[in-house]
Amino acid sequence: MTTSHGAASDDDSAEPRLQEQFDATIARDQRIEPRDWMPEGYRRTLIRQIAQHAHSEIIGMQPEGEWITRAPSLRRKAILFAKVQDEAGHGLYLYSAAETLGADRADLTERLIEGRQKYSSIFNYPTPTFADVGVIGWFVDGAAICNQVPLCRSSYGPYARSMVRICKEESFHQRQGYELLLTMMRGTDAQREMVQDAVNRWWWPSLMMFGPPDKDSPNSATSMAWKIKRHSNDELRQRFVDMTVPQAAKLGVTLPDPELRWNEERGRHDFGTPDWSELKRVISGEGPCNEERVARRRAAHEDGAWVREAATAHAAKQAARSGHTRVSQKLQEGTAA
Ligand code: BYC
Repeated sequence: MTTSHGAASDDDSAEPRLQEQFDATIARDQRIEPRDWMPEGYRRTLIRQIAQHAHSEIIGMQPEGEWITRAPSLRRKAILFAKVQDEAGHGLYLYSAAETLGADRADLTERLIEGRQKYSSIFNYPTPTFADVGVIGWFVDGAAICNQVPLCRSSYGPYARSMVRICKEESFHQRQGYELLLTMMRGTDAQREMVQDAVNRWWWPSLMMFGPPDKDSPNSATSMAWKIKRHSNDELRQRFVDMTVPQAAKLGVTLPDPELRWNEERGRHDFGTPDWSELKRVISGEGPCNEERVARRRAAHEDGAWVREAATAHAAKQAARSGHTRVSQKLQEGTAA
């Protein structure tokens, strides 16, 4: 057997006991921490989800980032700059959380740019107008909040804790998007049309962010048994619809779904079925912007090679210097070997 750090254990009979402790921790709703024993499947599932989540934050900087130089005022530019910078921070917390599971950040990046690991489908759609920036904040960050607030109670400690801060920032992101749209809706007819057009383009892809329907979600059952995921894809999608419908009414836009209506009996909204074949295509690399997004990430990674080399050289010099200092201290104290 192996321990949580991959080291061989002398005692094979320890595994059932460790498994029992793990199961009891999950059953008590307590957290699994990096040094705790965990089943390999749990570790792999977490690395898969956390890495995809981190990649989504980093690739997710691109669609809105394209508008930083074109934002219509200094205020909008400053807000957008801060938001996109926050996404970079989220990516970094998440890569750090993945590292606590033994993953290597450089390896995860390689997997992303070689197309061996996924990132959220939503970031493969274009942002042709400034209203897209508002709608991304409202829908995409709104969907992220629905999905991520329950992840603050995820069973893996570092992931759950990173979600707390991320969710606070997502909430600011959602409000800035909604406020931007409110401002545009109070503007000209052309601005109102621009908002409605962006809503029409982003609504269905936003519903797809929550993943395939429960019956076609191969990972949900185990992830929920391990309390990594707290709710199913369909449940979170429903919450998002219920939250967004009144916001759309207040804004004065129409959500592009003729089947959308309040169901008195269920106390929730009924809504139409997303085009699941589109989700499959986008996930498998055939969305409108997949190639462009990954190419840009690859170029940024290659352009940044000199920074990584410089940082490594600096760290080596620092380590050598502190090594010298320790040796000379010991010599002064007469304790050097
Ligand atoms: N896109 O069994 P399922 C943000 C994959 S960024 C792509 O249901 P699971 C923001 C899925 O990975 C926040 N792939 O999977 C940033 C699996 O493939 P593998 C993004 C998808 O893991 C910048 C397969 O399909 N949020 O907020 O149980 C600007 C079967 O699915 C998608 C997160 O990452 C998709 N939409 O559930 C603005 C949240 N859906 O790995 C905002 C964390 C499914 O078996 N992640 N797949 O090859 C999760 O909550 C879950 O991983 C998911 C999927 C709900 C996404």
